Amino acid sequence: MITHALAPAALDALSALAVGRRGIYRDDAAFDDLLASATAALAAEDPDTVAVIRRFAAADVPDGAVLFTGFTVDQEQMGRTPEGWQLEFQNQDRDPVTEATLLALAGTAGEIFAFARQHAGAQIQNVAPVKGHEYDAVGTGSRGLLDWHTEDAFDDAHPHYVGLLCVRGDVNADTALAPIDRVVLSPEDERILREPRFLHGIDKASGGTGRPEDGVRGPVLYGEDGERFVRVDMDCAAAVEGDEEAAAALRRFHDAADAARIAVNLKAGDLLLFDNRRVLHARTSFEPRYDGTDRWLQRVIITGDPGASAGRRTRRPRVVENDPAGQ
Ligand SMILES: O=C(O)CCC(=O)C(=O)O
Ligand SMILES: [Fe+2]
Repeated sequence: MITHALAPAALDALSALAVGRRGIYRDDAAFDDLLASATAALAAEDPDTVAVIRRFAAADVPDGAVLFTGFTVDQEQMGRTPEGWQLEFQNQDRDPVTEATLLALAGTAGEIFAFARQHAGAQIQNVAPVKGHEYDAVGTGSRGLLDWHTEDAFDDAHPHYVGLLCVRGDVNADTALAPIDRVVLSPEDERILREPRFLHGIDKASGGTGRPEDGVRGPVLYGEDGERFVRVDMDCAAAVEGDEEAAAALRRFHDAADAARIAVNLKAGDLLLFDNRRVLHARTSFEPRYDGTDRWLQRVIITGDPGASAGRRTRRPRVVENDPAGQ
């Protein structure tokens, strides 16, 4: 994985343009305005970063991930870590400096979008430990390990890329990445994992039960002409009932992902972009304090192919409604 430092001039420009832009969480026009200004500022002030993001989006960076550094979060200005993802917990009285920085990079990689079923269609998701979710396999969990997954694996419109900006870190919470090219499998397991012998449950953060049997059937690996893509959430997936061969292949896949593990302890200001079709991710457990200083990430999902979900964006231009097939 490569690390790339953002240009100070771009960071200054992003922080200046964020001033006074309130309401991006409740008003799609305000969100779009900030996104357009932020990507334009990055293009003007930091062509090196734009070039790195273009390479990332073209799958031309090692391990399908880039860690961007150099951004300093003004902790006082950010206020308390939100106690929940709902709109009421988002502090709308501060200038959205972290958001402008995240949008500049993510919006250069592709089209930022959201799922209606996740965090009520929030286009920027504030992810922090939530009371009662401690052992849930969701981003707002904490004490339980969040196992290997790709985002929204059950949905055909799953994001191509994910952007995570760390507002506040936690020394114990490592974000782990397993680039699929490093996941070594036997040819036989590779073949089995490419067959639709698996059930992909819908995670609780998306309003599902998390149980494989309530989900959709499909493969774990896919892609033609030498492409190797992955879609799976190990907390919610299983082989179809009675298919012991597929169950064993899935267990070996998990071990192979562990062996490919790259751990990143995100620190305040770090911004991680990874390829959601080529990289599994996970998070180690940590202890929440619920005192306003807990770990806090801002997350966006991105696609390189907005047209694929155009028919499902019936209410808001960036928000993909549930699949009519019941996904
Ligand atoms: O908390 C993390 O580091 C990653 C959590 C996660 O899986 C996500 O935000 O998609
Ligand atoms: Fe995730």
